[in-house]
Amino acid sequence: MNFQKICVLGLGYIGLPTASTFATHGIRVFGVDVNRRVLDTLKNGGIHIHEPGLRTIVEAAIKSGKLTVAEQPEEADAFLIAVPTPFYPDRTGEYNDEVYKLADMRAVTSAAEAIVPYLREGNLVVLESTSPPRTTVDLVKPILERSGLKAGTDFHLAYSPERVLPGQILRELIDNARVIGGVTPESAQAGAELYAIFVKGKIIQTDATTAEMVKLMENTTRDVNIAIANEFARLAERFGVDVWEAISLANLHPRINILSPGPGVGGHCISVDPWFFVETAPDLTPLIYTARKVNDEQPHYVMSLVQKALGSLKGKRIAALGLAYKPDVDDLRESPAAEVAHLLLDVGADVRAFEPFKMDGLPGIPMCRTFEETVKDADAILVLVRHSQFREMDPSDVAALTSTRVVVDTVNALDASAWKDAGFEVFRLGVGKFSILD
Ligand code: SAJ
Repeated sequence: MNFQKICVLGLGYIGLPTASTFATHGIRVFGVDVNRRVLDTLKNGGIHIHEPGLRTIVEAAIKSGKLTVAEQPEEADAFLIAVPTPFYPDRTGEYNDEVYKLADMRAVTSAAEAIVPYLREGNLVVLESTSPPRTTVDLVKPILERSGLKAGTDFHLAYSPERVLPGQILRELIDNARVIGGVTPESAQAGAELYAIFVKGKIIQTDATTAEMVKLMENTTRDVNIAIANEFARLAERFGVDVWEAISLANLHPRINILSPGPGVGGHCISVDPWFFVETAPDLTPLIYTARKVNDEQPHYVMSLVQKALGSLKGKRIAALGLAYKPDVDDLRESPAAEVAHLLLDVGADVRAFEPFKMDGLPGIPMCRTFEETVKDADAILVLVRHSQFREMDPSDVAALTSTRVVVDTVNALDASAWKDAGFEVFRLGVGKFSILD
């Protein structure tokens, strides 16, 4: 197919980098977003999300005139839907005694509806939003066919999951393998030709529902694997073992790769996507459901560890280091670290958080602007994110800044023996009290 003009619906974490990458590869891109503030920011030369390298590429795309943005779609050769698929905040499903979250597909529905008046014979529509299985054929296809055109015959329809890692989006967008699932082989082929404009990784064609499942399987596997790591941490504490040592030893086995325990699973992908399986097949997903529960409970587990370190938490000044959802990023959405801070505040602890990647932090969590100020009058130092800056802390320098000698490490960021040598009592997630280090 010949792609002169592409319309990208949704200019968020995926849509904006994708639209800009197409534009810098010479394609005319029409970016659509329902949020006026996003459009104004982009028109004024700004960006509304943080991602390394994104500002430069968006600027180049807009300056060259190849990327323009508006509230409504226009006619184009291809339409790409990259809108969010969050949960309903106030609606849940139930199966036996299990309560599960439900995907809010309203943004996908509106995006598909917005395309209908502009859809022409020979066009390609690709859904990229992570979605419950069969969304492309059961939800998007019937909406688009309201145009009077038939998917797979008059226009092409495909699903292509984004699999980029926040922090590395621009590189992974180009280098990662790309799966394109069509409602017909011709639709998959058309999708493959579209992404071949910039994708250097392998482009693999399949059907739409397989492509949807691939994405959900990837993130669900990671979630389940993190859940078992978290359960191993709890077991290690019970048996007086250092789980970090045990994991590194187990991982010497050529076919074992245990992930890391921590305060829980955050971000807007791994903690969300497994629910799409549970929602669509609650009778078949007891393991996936339980893994989600284990990971969601982990912030409570961390709170009990802090309680062990400090006794009563009421009025205790806690220096919470890190609020991001994972190391060395500024994204605080669905962050387990922030959840721990909230839980501690709820029981009356005097939390002072420090997040070097986002000094303003989150509403409701008292923030400090400097590390020194954060630890100064603390009763305990609590490491919640494995930011490089925290891993590199020198315990004797820290000891000079504060009178507390209690540190709680939930992410294996610290060299426990060095901290002990500097006079600290070290509480580590996943380390039982009989560990040889104690
Ligand atoms: N985490 C652990 N232990 C680990 C690894 C991660 O507790 O051993 C936690 C992190 O701290 C974080 C959460 O899990 O809170 C998720 O972080 P992540 O780095 O595993 O994943 P994301 O959410 O940043 O990106 C994932 C990626 N998926 C996979 O690695 C299978 C990415 O490739 C996807 O594109 C992205 O989800 C997405 O958009 O779906």
